[in-house]
Amino acid sequence: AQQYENILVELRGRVGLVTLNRPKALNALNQATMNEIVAAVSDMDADPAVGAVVITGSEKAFAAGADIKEMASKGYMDMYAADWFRAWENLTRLRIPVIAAVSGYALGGGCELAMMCDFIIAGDNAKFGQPEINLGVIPGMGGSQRLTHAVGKAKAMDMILTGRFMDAAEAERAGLVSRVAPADSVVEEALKAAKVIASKSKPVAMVAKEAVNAAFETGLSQGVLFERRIFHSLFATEDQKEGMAAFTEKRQPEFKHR
Ligand code: CO8
Repeated sequence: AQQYENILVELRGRVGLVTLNRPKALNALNQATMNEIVAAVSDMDADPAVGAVVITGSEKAFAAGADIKEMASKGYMDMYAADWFRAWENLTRLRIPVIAAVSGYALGGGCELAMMCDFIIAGDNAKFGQPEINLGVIPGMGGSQRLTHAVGKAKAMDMILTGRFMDAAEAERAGLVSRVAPADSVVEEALKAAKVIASKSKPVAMVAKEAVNAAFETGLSQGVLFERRIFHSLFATEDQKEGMAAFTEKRQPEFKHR
């Protein structure tokens, strides 16, 4: 297995667990950490033995943002030439389902990383925020877009203009997170959800994710057509035959493409 400096990577059955591990910087996301996360999840995406991924941090901080110290002295040309944060988008191009298990601070780039995942399970101590305005900048890893998609204009404007934090209860009410669990069991809760996903047909889970994501990129009638064509295509798979046969025969399906 590959060695990483800023993250811990484990396989729990068919679930990949990526744990941010820069405790002294509250898991601030420097370039090296980003490259490692993208590399680790890309490997899992390509590995038929992995059916879903959980990304988590510590109980105190999922991630307190992009690494401010790494960026503070940079100029426009440095940021432009490096196309700073562009590589994060690679995470959103992966097909394997990815869950963020968020305890503590998910601020700035940390909130944006969580929102790049397919869904977020929050600990009851979670604090989400886009406080970049306090640093004289704005979100740079998709926050102004993904937060607005997730919680609507009113709350997104409020958060991004004032820099205030949202707690877990508000985040769940607003639709930013799918569930809230006690902080000390949020990783277990996410691993359980990932295990359920990993028990399905992996290619079918991948196209399901692709279909949901199409809702953000297309109009309704194009999205519905895209979904229907994918639905039709699944009748060419062994896993559709197996899934429907298992239902008829009143047994659990044994999906082949896991
Ligand atoms: N980057 C680098 N280091 C950080 C970061 C960060 N985002 N967040 C925390 N750290 C470091 C602290 O500097 C500190 O290090 P040290 O011990 O060497 O002083 C260590 O982590 C522990 O942090 P604190 O002592 O501050 O811990 P507290 O429990 O007192 O406070 C907070 C926790 C409230 C989370 C606090 O650390 C904080 O406000 N962090 C910054 C949050 C933030 O603004 N995040 C947004 C980052 S910006 C971003 O993601 C988008 C791009 C913005 C570009 C900015 C260009 C200048």
